[in-house]
Amino acid sequence: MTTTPKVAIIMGSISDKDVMAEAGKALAEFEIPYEAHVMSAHRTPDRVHDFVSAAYEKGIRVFIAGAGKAAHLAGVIASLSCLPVIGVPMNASLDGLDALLSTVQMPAGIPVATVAIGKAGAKNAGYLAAQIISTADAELGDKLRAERAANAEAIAQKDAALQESLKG
Ligand code: RP5
Repeated sequence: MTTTPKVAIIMGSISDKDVMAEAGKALAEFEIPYEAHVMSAHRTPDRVHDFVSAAYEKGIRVFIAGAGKAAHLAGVIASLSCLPVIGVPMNASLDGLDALLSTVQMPAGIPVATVAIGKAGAKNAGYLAAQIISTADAELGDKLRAERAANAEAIAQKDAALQESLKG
């Protein structure tokens, strides 16, 4: 298996690290190599520009960008690249609604695939990146389907246990 990162996880602040770790865990579950960085659309715009401009040549195929407040990071990355960008709104203020709207309301032609606020969104960003990569990787597609089936089976078992407990 190649260890060249295929996914770049970029977070706007180190304060986003615990939430964005969920994306990394999902990618690791499917053995997808990734790299993670702190870079800010507002505080380090030149670093964002340089990193995104060089990413495709390095092997990056999907960006995951997490940011809070006036969350322009995912949108700025999308403006600089035609690779898919998944945006994760952070709950850094206003329950994350500010970041959700800043991330999702992109102008036509520059898409950001925006997931839910916080940890569930970060986890789904990892899954969605895996699904995007699986369009050119049949083995990864098999792993994703197997994980879905295992997840469904686990829920069926929980339901069976609930029914048993209700019999009283
Ligand atoms: C955003 O502002 C970051 O993505 C973070 O979610 C939020 C707060 O950043 P810090 O002030 O904690 O660095 O840019």
